[in-house]
Amino acid sequence: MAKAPKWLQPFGNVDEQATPPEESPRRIGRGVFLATVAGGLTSLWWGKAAWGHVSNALSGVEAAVPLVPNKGWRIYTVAATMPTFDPASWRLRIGGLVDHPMELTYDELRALPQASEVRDFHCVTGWSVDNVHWRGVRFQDLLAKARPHPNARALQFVSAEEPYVDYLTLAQATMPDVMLAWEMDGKPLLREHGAPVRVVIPEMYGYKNVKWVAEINLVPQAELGYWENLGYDENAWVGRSNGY
Ligand SMILES: Nc1nc2c(c(=O)[nH]1)N[C@H]1C(S)=C(S)[C@@H](COP(=O)(O)O)O[C@H]1N2
Ligand SMILES: [Mo]
Repeated sequence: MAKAPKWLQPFGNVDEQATPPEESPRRIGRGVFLATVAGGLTSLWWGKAAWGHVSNALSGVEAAVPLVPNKGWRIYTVAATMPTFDPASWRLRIGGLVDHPMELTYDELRALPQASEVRDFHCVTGWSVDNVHWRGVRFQDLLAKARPHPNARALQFVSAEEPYVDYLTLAQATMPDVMLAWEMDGKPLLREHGAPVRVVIPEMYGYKNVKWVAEINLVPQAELGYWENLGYDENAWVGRSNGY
């Protein structure tokens, strides 16, 4: 593979935050996953009725039970409505500790070098989806033109769905199978899965896989994300942090 710039050293020189912690699982407080189920519902069907019904009916981790199977996906949100995607006006903002803050259009994003992979997806509450096909861009390729400063050591992902925010260290974000994805199973990301782009980090539980990414900021260090503030591990390694 191409040599990465000094600020991004993908596989060598991995810092300690990229190493799974040995700490014992913490108890999860009354963290509330608003769970809805896209199963069986097409995007067209994804209207007020289904949404209102499910968000009223389900709250709490224990309520995250699939009503209808949809390859096993359960759709999670923290806000009352899901962001909408307009290809003409949508921009991905890249800022923070960079020489060149940028705003990428949807077309510009997809013109970047593409990567694809097939990985299993795991939610910390115990459900998984096997063999998800993803297509998107690696963070090295996404961030190269923005020219991150040497003191930038983490990425902050701001979702268009407020107030969902999470972080990855650069070492984590540049692991071989981490990407910003715009395609799932051969089709553009559906609205409920985070259209137009979401983070994919298969080694970590779902809550690090931020949907509806609107802004990526280079920051000095990773901080606590949405679910981490509610008791989940900051480094959400599948099988080695406070999940199943
Ligand atoms: N913006 C946003 N991203 C999010 C979440 C969310 O509620 N809001 N939930 C996370 C969690 S906990 C999981 S398991 C996955 C679920 O992905 P899905 O909704 O596409 O099934 O999205 C993650 N990304
Ligand atoms: Mo999750």
